[in-house]
Amino acid sequence: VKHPLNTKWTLWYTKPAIDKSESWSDLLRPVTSFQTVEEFWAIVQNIPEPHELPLKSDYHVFRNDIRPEWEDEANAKGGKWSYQVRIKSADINELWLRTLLAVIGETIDEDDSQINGVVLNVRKGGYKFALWTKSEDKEPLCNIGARFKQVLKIGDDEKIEFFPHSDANGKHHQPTITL
Ligand code: M7G
Repeated sequence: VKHPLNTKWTLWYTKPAIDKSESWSDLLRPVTSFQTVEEFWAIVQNIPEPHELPLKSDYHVFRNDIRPEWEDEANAKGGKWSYQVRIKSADINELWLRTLLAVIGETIDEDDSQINGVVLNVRKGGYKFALWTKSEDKEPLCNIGARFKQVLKIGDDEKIEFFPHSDANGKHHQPTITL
């Protein structure tokens, strides 16, 4: 018996650019899709864990046919809750797995699916996690943000920040909510 998820999800990967001629769209690729818990575990067991990924790469896990881009109409009016991970790399795999399970199990957002996807960035300054939402409505966002912090066991001394995609290319890319 297979256990179906609420929706189909697709894993995307951004590979690091080797030189500046490679654009964002050259680097971003869908890897595989899954619709059941069993398919999800099979994928997790067969792809590199976060600590094995190269610098400047990303994982993106997005609902249905939503592309992990600001330009996708499902994302255009939304934004992202962003968390700069401070823990040591040994724990990053578990934390990412816990985040994925919360997203595909829809436990962060019980009512309506505000969540379009989740992103892991591997950067020089450390790992970043982001939950991408379909709107910028403050009330549902704050509920989601609070649960995101619980899932990640983020301490009171740490913050998550919400950035609207409407300003994703803006010069003054400042968070509109901090929690
Ligand atoms: P990032 O990975 O979100 O941030 O964006 P970081 O590397 O500063 O941590 C890095 C760069 O990738 C951006 O400046 C864009 O050139 C490109 N990029 C990232 N995203 C998420 C998008 C997107 O949704 N659409 C487009 N067109 N480019 C993007």
